[in-house]
Amino acid sequence: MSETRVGIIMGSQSDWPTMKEAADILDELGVAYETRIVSAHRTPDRLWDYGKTAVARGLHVIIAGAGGAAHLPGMMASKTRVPVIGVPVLTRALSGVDSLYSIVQMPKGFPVATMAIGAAGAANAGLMAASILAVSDPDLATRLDDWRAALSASIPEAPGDA
Ligand code: RP5
Repeated sequence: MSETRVGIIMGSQSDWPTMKEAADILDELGVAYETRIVSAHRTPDRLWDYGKTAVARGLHVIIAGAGGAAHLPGMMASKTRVPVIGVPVLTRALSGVDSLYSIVQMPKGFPVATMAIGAAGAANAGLMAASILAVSDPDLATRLDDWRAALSASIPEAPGDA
């Protein structure tokens, strides 16, 4: 494993089962990451510190997942130029549409790369982070190419009976 270049942050412990999908992908691809609970609402000082120190600590990508009034990715993007990938966590009340809208509608100037709602979005966030790092990491690029080829090869050409 290389040095930690990806931060996976989430608003609550309850987000972890979703955000673990991103961590699992990074494990598969041999990308080192750290995980933290950082809430825009409950731990705003922790959010500020994390964003303020992200560049100096060598982070290249931050994956931020939150549900409901999901301010975390946008607030983090306001605090650091490290690219932020947002994951809208599925919610019970509004099925994650609240999370999606909270994350995707950033004003001009502070982008968040927003993924799909839930587990697929979290897994894709891991892949997106790996893609960003692979631009300047040929070994990772090879592992990512192999991962993608294996996924393609696993898709049958014709449907079978269930
Ligand atoms: C958000 O509120 C978190 O990101 C989480 O998705 C949601 C619910 O949090 P808990 O009440 O489960 O801690 O801040």
